[in-house]
Amino acid sequence: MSGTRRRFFQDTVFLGAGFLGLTEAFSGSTQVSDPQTARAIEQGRHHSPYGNHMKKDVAPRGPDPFLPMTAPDLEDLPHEMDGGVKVFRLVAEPVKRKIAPFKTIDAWGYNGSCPGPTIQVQQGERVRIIFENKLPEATSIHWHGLEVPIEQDGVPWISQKPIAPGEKYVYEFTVHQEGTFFYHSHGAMQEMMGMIGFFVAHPEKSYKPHADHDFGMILQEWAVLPNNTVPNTSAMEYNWLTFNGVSAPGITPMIARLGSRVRLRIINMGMDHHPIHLHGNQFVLTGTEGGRAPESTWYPMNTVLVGVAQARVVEFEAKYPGSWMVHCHLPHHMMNNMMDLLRDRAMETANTTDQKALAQMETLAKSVPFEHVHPSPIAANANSVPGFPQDAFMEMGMDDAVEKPETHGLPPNWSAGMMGMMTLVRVLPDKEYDEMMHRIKSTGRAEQKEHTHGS
Ligand SMILES: [Cu+2]
Repeated sequence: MSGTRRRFFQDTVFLGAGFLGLTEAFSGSTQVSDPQTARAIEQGRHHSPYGNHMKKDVAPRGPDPFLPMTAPDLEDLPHEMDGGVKVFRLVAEPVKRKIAPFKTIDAWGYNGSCPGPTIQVQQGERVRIIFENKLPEATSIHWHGLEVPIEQDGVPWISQKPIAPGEKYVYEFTVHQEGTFFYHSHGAMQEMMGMIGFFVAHPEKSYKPHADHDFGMILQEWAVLPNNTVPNTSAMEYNWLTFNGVSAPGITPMIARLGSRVRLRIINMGMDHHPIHLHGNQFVLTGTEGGRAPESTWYPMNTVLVGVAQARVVEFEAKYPGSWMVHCHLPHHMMNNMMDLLRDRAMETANTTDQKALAQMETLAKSVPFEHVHPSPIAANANSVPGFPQDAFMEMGMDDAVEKPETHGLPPNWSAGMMGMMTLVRVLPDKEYDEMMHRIKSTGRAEQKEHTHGS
């Protein structure tokens, strides 16, 4: 558990003990170390993707405990309590973000991260965000989707004066909504430099049915010209596509227990809409940027269009073991255009020869710090076929360069099948799931949270 996470939970438990008398429930909701209890509870459930009317209501007083969202490759923003106010410190600043093992960009973000760290609160809480501008120009923060007083809306010149470089500004409001919101700069170019983060408001009364896993993904696109590290924010075409600021295959897979209910929250801050597709499972759309959707509106689907400035929340029953893809289905978002690495290939794809393409791949292999895995086989007469090559030679297996506990057990060269806006939900049976959690914990990193009680 990282320091950030630990602080978050300590505060949460403290809040529960000190103000709400829910210590037991809170600590129960944050434990993943009791797989037997979790298993018993989960086996006793009969989830339908449309909901579950079997469960009895709990928590007669105060807000229900909640399962924090996990955004792979992003941290939570820590907070402290000032009386009944949850106080966050948010710093806008230039950041370096490694979007691929061999590609680091100069983005702008918050608290050293791009996208910014996740703010998690509960419906009904009062929050104070002490904001500091360490950018070389003025900025402000808009609380996207939140119903706040006009002076908290964060629009320069309309609801406040721009916050000058070096200046601080304090936002404070009560969150009366529940749902998936975000914070972002209200300058268009700053948005395209990456200035966005999750603002999750957990409901006062638990959603029914509740999710066992809660994951978040921020969709972003970048135009980074050859041999450059600074995104071109006025470009209309994008060559790098990221989830949570990381491009596939570097994105940390999401791990779910077989038989659990999984929630995915997806938000989009870019110039394109992204149809996000889940393999092998149907999901239901349970929420938008406006909060929870009534159960009567849920219907089965497996692709959800996440438009610019929208949030989409989907849930599914993880009934099938396997490593299931979650990806944007726009073909050009299923890859990155490595024009700075492949040099002339981008322009000569249609009439290049395999020898030339291979030579380029060799150049590429030498220019990046990973062992290049051999591409898929091609036919002997490939060169005589108009249109060749298409996907041939594009694969870049880099299993070792992106290895982490969450990738353990994936088939050799798995990373060659993943590019751009792609990640995995790995649905693991109990034994493998518990081993995986142990493996993640032993690295000292924050583990992905699991709901382990029946509220
Ligand atoms: Cu897309």
